[in-house]
Amino acid sequence: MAERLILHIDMDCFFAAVEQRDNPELRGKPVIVGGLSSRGVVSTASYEARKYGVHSAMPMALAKRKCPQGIFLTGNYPQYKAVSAQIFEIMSRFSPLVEPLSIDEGFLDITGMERFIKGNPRNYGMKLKQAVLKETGLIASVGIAPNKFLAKLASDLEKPDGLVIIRQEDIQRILWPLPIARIWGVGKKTEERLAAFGYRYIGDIARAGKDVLQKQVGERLARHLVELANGKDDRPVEPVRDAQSIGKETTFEENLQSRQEVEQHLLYLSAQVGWRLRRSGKNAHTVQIKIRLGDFSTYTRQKTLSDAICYDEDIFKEAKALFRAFSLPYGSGIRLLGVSCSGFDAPSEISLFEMENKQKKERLYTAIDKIKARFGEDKIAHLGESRVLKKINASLDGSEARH
Ligand code: TTP
Ligand code: MG
Repeated sequence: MAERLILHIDMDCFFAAVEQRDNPELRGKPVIVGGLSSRGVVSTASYEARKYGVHSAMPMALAKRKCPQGIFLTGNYPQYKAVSAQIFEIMSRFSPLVEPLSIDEGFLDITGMERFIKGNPRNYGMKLKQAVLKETGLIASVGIAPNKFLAKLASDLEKPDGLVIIRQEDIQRILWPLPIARIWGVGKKTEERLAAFGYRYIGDIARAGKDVLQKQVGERLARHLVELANGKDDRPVEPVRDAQSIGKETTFEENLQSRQEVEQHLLYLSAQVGWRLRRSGKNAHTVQIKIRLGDFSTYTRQKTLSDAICYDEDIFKEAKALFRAFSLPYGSGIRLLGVSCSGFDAPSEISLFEMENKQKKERLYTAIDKIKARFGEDKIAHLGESRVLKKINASLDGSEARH
């Protein structure tokens, strides 16, 4: 494959950074965004909070113990989505080939953009970072490399405010000293399996080579690991990968026997699905549960909602109601449970527009409520739709009200 140039961009502590941008009093403070209920988890934490060991996916109760002085917020997801759309619009000006990876990160194929790069990818990365900062007030980290694996790794190496270039000749120096968990696709289980053979660093894998490794972990995994450990990755940048549904299911080693166990697991699945929805910037209208009984009979139940949802609690509420409404012939217990969401809102232009309307509406009602509080409830009716509302609407549009 001809040499490519891939850029990966990822915003620094995205949700928390948006909060700090919009609320100056939060700047320099440990800000933690996430579910605030007793079962909530941390979505993200500002770098000030990370110093206390708070990180994404940590139970909120633990985060509160680790950082009692933290400022805890539920966050404003529509706002994050709007900022995300703005960032992707900027990315699209830097390459015709953009692959969104999550709400705050994406790949850009910048191969052949030498004309604009003037032989220097670093300048290009810097220009993108500057455009994002200037237009959104937020800081991004950027990595540039010959492929996706290395580019994503590079953007993370000097976070926050990173800009790292990895070239073919840097692979041994930069890649090999890193722990194997940094290889794309290596989770906890694979890491432990490899550790049992004495592999800890990426260089260990590269040095062992495919022949040795495949006897230990099989041909497929060995090929994957050795290629990545040598900095090779041919995956293309794919502009849109639009899933029709996002779901998660579990098959249990021992069948679930009680409603309590089922509901507990539905909560877990809802949180996983919610997280995936939010990561991909989606809102869903339909929630479905799937149940397989001990005798392998399988059932699905679904509900479509007029308001699209993406939060764990909302998904769980629907999943639980679907489960409760479904009188199960328990018998041999439940072997598999699944939760999925579909019926996504139309792509960002439309939802952005809707969101602006919604925000406008929220501001409008805040303004109305203030007037009501000041002059009494009946006054707003007296003043009538005509003047007051027009005035408020006009001021929200940024133009003067005319009479
Ligand atoms: P990340 O890019 O993984 O994290 P981040 O931007 O907060 O921090 P970093 O500087 O390390 O990149 O995720 C982007 C956003 O997605 C994050 O701000 C909040 C949300 N998120 C969750 O809601 N739950 C999670 O477990 C993670 C990892 C992220
Ligand atoms: Mg990020």
